[in-house]
Amino acid sequence: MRRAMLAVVCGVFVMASARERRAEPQGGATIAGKIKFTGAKPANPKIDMSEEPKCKAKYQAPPTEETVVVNPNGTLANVFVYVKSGLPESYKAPAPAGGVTLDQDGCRYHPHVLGILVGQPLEIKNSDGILHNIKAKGTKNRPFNISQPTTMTSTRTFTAPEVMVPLECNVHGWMHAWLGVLPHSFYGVSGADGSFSIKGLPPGTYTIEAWQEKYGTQTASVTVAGSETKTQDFTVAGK
Ligand SMILES: [Cu+2]
Repeated sequence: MRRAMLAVVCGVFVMASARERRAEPQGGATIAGKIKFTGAKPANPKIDMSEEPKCKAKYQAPPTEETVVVNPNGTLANVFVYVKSGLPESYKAPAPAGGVTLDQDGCRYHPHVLGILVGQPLEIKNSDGILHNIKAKGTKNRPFNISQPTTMTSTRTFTAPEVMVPLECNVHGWMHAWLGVLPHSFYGVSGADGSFSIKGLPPGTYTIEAWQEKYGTQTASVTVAGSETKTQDFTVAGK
C-alpha cells in the first residue's frame, strides 16, 4: 500500500516538472560571428592619471580611453550583440545563477561593456581603494549615484530592459562603462579576437543588434533551427 502511494506521488512530481520544462522553451541553436572593422583606426583620448598615482602606477604605457578598441586582427572589441526581438512571447528567462561583476581597477572599468538580466545583481567592486563615485544614467531604470571611498563592493539591480545604461565616475571624468540590461541572456560582447556567440537559442527568426559606443547600432535578421550554428558577421566602417 505504502509503495503504491509512493509511486503515485512520484508520478505527480514527474508530470509537474515536465510541465514546468515546457513553460520555458530552451533551444540549442547558436548565432556567432565577428565584428570586422574597416577604414582608419581612430586614436582614443589619452588619460592623464597624474592626480591618481595609485592608478597611474598600474600602467607601463599611458592608458587611453576605450572608445574604439581595434584588435590586432582588424576586428572590434567591446561590441554588444544581442537578441533584440524574435523570442516567443511565452519565453521566460531562467533565474540567473549569481551576479555580474564590474570592477574598478586602475581607474578604469572592467569590463568596459557588459550585459545583465533584469533582476540580476550587479556587483560593483572598488579594487583601487581610492574614492570612486559610480553613477548610472539610465532612462528606463532608476538612476543611481554611489560613493565608494575605499575597497568595497556595492550591489544594484535593474528593473527594465535598456540598451545601454551608461555608467560613469564623478571623480574621474575618463571612466565610462556600458551596461546592456535584457529580459533574457541571449547576448555576447566581442572580445580580443572580435568574435561573439549567442548560445542556447530556441528555433526562430531573430533580429540581432550590434551596438558600439561610437558607431551606434546595426541589425541583422537570422533564422535558426535545431542545434545548428549560423554565422552573422558585422562590418563597422571607421570614421
Ligand atoms: Cu573613479
